[in-house]
Amino acid sequence: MKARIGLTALALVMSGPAFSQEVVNVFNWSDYIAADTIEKFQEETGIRVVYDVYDSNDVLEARLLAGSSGYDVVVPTSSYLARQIPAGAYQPLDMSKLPNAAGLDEKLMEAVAAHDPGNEHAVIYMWGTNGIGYNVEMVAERLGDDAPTDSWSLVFDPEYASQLADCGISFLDSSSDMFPVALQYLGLDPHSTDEADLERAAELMESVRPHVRYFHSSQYISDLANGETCVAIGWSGDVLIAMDRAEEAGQGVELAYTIPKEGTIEWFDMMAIPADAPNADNAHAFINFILQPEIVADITNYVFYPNAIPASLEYVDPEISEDESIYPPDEVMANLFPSPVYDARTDRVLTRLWTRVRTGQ
Ligand code: N2P
Repeated sequence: MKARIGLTALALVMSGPAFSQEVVNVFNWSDYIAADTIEKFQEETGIRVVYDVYDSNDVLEARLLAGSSGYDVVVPTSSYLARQIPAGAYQPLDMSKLPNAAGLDEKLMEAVAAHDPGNEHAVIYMWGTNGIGYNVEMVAERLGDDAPTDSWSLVFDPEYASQLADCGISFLDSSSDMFPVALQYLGLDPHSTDEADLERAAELMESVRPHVRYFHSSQYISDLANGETCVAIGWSGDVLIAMDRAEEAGQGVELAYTIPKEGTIEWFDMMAIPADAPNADNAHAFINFILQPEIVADITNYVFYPNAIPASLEYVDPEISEDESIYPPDEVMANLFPSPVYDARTDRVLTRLWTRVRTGQ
């Protein structure tokens, strides 16, 4: 009898607030949210956020396809989402739980419908470009005023890359981000899945491989900011975060971001709910919270990526909304192409070639 009372008491304690608290498990890119977003959401909803980060679509995909990831909200790039949807990785969004989705930019949502037919599984979180972040002084010291800082040749032409090797070049560690821009630089179709084309892109990258200090997709933020490296192929907002940190540090490191004239990838990162999400309702609550103009503007102000809620613009710092490296003008936009969707066969070819490029063998 005594034991039974004990158990009942325990059950009562366990159903108290400390144990029954609602949770949402969010898996997002690193350096991709404002400092107080999570706190604000928790305060407003009472739902606790368990927040984890990655810097690679391939890592996210491996977790998702393995199943039971435990995540409620994830943020794949739309081109990855495109192949993950048919694999059954996501549940359709319940739009009745996302009233703030009405504020999404129709044109941008139409563009991503190419990757998510009918916009059934995801909404845009942030978008951006691949480009080059560089240390103005270090590059000028080595290449003079003629430095081709407006071109991919800065990093893909051995003549220039060799002269920058000593101050440090880094490449994104992501074949799906690197091959399309290498193909574009070569004047080939950036979406090509032709093996001979991909081989040429690999050879191009191998030709500058000896001058590349490392391959990594987030380390360059602090390294550029500290003057530890001088040139990085990186993502727009991340380079601007580095710029911001460099300014704050006040050590005289001057950085710039350039969208190469040959053209580059314009990508969209999407909020989606895994098919087996344990807390789908809370996931909807989290996504809906993010889609509020002031909240999403806070994030844009913090991470220097544009969002897809036009009504947020009045809360975005003019310094950011007027910055053409963040919001490219029409003539630059015309030069951008969407991130390619790779099938399984091309994926295998890319993985093999990318290992060769990275390891130099
Ligand atoms: C966030 C970088 C995400 C951009 N720091 C790549 N989709």
